[in-house]
Parts: sequence; structure tokens; C-alpha cells
Amino acid sequence: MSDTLNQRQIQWFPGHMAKTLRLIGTELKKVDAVLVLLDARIPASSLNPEIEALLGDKPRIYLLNKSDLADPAVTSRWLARFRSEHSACVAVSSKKKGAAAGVKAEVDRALAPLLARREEKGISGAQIRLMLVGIPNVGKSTFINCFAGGQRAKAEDRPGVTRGKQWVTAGKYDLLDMPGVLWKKFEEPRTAVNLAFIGSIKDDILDVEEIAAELLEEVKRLYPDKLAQRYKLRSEQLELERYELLEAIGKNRGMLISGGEVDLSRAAITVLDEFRASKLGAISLESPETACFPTRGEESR
Ligand SMILES: Nc1nc2c(ncn2[C@@H]2O[C@H](COP(=O)(O)OP(=O)(O)OP(=O)(O)O)[C@@H](O)[C@H]2O)c(=O)[nH]1
Ligand SMILES: [Mg+2]
Repeated sequence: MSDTLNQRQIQWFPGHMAKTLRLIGTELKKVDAVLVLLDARIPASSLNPEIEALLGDKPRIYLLNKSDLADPAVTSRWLARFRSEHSACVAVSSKKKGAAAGVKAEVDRALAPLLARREEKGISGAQIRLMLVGIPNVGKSTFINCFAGGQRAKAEDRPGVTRGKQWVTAGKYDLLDMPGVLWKKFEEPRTAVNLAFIGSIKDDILDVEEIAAELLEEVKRLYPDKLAQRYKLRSEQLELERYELLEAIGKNRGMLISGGEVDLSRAAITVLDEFRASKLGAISLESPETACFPTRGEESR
């Protein structure tokens, strides 16, 4: 399936994403630092190597967003991993009040040399300008709303909501919201699948049954108890092959079509929706010990 996804690269990298990438390049000169939003459930797969390469030496802070949906124990290991590579990193839940305070402190810390220079020059009142970048649907606009207060940027539960750049002022900070951007070719086949699981690739270009069956396989491997509990699966059902498992779930939920067959497509949509809405509980799909993850300096190669 991953091959199929890779063959469809044109559809998930439409023209507006190439445009956004160019926009990031030009706007970069105008900002003091970049906030790179990652999805805490898949920090490696949500790290865009093309953005990394563009950022160069610009101060950056990685935000593990949607950390309310991720396994806290795995998130702390990711924080340690980023920090061990001298990258500032904060776990964030943008939908929760007060989530921005930790990020503001981290920004001020990362920009301490710049702020000291401004103080010397007598321009300490100058705005701190931050650009937000990340894959579609990772929560950039929601984060801005949480940082600035109120509904300042449009945020919705689907990829591709923000279409152009937008500046939002929050006290001494100016934030630049950007459209989400993916990259043309995924080095690791798992990347495309992980992005599909969390809803960063539009479902209408995906085979949802295949994605749901693959997700079940992954959750079964990592959190079998959560899967069994959510779908009331007996231990022998957990042993089923992935499509049979999807079928069993549809059956348990009474999703039948005429003739008594299970409506696999409905079951698949349910599994994906419920995973994305965190109905199975907090789940991390990537850990720093096993994920293929570029270290700083490697990314521009
Ligand atoms: N549970 C949870 N949901 C979040 C969080 N941040 C954002 N969301 C949800 O994720 C969805 C996408 O959020 P957006 O802010 O529109 O994402 P975006 O990165 O701006 O997306 P594009 O503009 O499409 O690139 C929305 O349904 C948000 O409510 C978070 O920290 N936790
Ligand atoms: Mg947006």
C-alpha cells in the first residue's frame, strides 16, 4: 500500500504546497524564530525534511502538538531526544487553555542573545516575530488561537484549511500562520501511512479500508489492550489477520449491508474517525528508539 501512496505523490503535493514552501523561504528573512509544529503521535513522520533544509541556522523550537492524544511516556522520551540534540522542544496541547505559556518561555530562552542585543540598542520593545510551519492539519491555526487568545485563525478538522499567510499579534509576539505543507517523496514508506492515519493526507485520495486495516495492525502491535477494550475483541479475535479484524469490528458494531455482510467501508471510516478523535485512548505511533529520524545537520544533505 505504501507503494501505492508513493505513486500518488502528485495528488498530495499540489501546487499550493510548492508555493507555500517558496513563501516560507521568503518570509523566513522577516522572522526571528520558527515554531515547527509536529504531531506528538508521529514526531518523525511529521517532520518535513524540505522545511528543515530551508530553515538553515534560524532559531527554531519544535512543538509536539496534540500531546493530549499521545502516550505521555513516549512524549517525554521524544522531548529528551530533541533536547539531547540541542533542539528546543515543548509538548503542547493547543486546545487546552494556558498551553502557550511554556512556549513563550522557551521562545524567550531561545532568543535570549537577540533580545540582549536589542536591549543594548535601546529597541527592546520591538516585536518578536515567529513563523509557524508544519504539515497540514497538525494544529498550526489552533495553536495560534491558543497563543493569541480567541478565534484569530481559522481551524478545522481537515487538512488544507489555511490557504495563505496570516499575521496575528499576541502582545510582544507577531505570529505568522502558514498553510500546511508536505513533501514530494517520502524516504520511509511508513511516513505516508502515518500521515494518513492522523488525517494529514486527504482521505479522498486514500483507500480508507487499507489505511484502517493498517492502523488496526499497528495499534494491535503497540497497544493491544486499548484495541481490545474499545472494540470488545476477544483474545482470539486479536489474532485475526488485519482485514478480518476490520470485519470483526464492523460485525461487533452491527455494521451490516444487505445479505448480512459487513460494511467494511463504514467500519474503516469508524476506525479512522475514532482513532483521530482519541477514542482508543492516548496512543503514540512512533518512538525515538525505533523511528527513522534525521538529526540536526543531517537534514540538509
Ligand atoms: N486534541 C487536539 N486537537 C487539536 C490540537 N491542536 C489542533 N487540534 C485539532 O486539529 C484539527 C486541525 O487543526 P488546525 O489548527 O486547523 O490545523 P492546521 O495545521 O492549521 O491545518 P491546515 O491549515 O489545514 O494546514 C482541528 O480539528 C483542531 O481542533 C491539540 O493540541 N489537541
Ligand atoms: Mg491552518
